[in-house]
Amino acid sequence: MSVTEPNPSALPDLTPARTGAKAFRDLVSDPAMTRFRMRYQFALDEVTTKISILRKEFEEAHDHSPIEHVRTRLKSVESLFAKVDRIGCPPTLEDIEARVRDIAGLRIVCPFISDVYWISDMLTAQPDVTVLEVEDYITKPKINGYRSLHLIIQVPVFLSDRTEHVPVELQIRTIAMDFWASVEHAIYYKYDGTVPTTLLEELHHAADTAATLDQTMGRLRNEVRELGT
Ligand code: 0O2
Repeated sequence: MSVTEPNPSALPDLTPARTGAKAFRDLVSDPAMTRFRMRYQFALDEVTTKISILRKEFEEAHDHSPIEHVRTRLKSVESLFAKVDRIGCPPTLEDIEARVRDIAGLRIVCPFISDVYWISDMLTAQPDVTVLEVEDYITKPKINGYRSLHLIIQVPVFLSDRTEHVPVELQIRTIAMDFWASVEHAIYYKYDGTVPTTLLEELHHAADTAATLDQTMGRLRNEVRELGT
């Protein structure tokens, strides 16, 4: 495309701070933006259905549910553009599509670590699921103690006139990991990112305690299961 031609997928200057409240409101209700976000919602719906099927099938055959709860979130336009600005992504739908892969997000919280990997293995083995990225922060926790299995998968979304391949970010973790992450997140925001060192150390210690709890509960569950057979 020549520089003089208007780019049909270019959106107005997007960052809320730059555009002002009215322009930002226009952007939120821009039909191109609505259509763009819709396909991520469809992808979330598809993955949610896949998880629901896996969960029900597992519950039929085992003595517990592999999933405590599932939460989905479609990135708001405001936080999408905060990210676009932060990563220096050009404000066109093509660029955003290529560079921001967590517009559709799904968090799956499981009782045991074995459930986390079971869900991940089952989902990623499905023929219409493409794995784009895996970050295993359970075997390799973040420096602050954060643990979770992160995946970016791509699923086909069948629209009336075409098929779109849409990325979805999955965070799969145990109840203990999720509890830690939600408290850590709240503390981080309360201190606006500059958390006192003593608190960081305590958080790290709490993350290790949560990891020990996960291991112990997994072991106990296995022992009890062996007794039952
Ligand atoms: P939100 O609203 O939760 O989505 P990027 O995804 O590109 O911004 P990166 O480093 O590739 O950054 O992603 P990473 O590290 O896989 O983290 C993505 C998400 O994981 C974060 O989303 C958090 O939800 C969660 N996460 C990662 N690290 C931590 C952590 O140390 N503590 C907590 N509580 N959560 C974490 P966002 O972008 O923060 O926002």
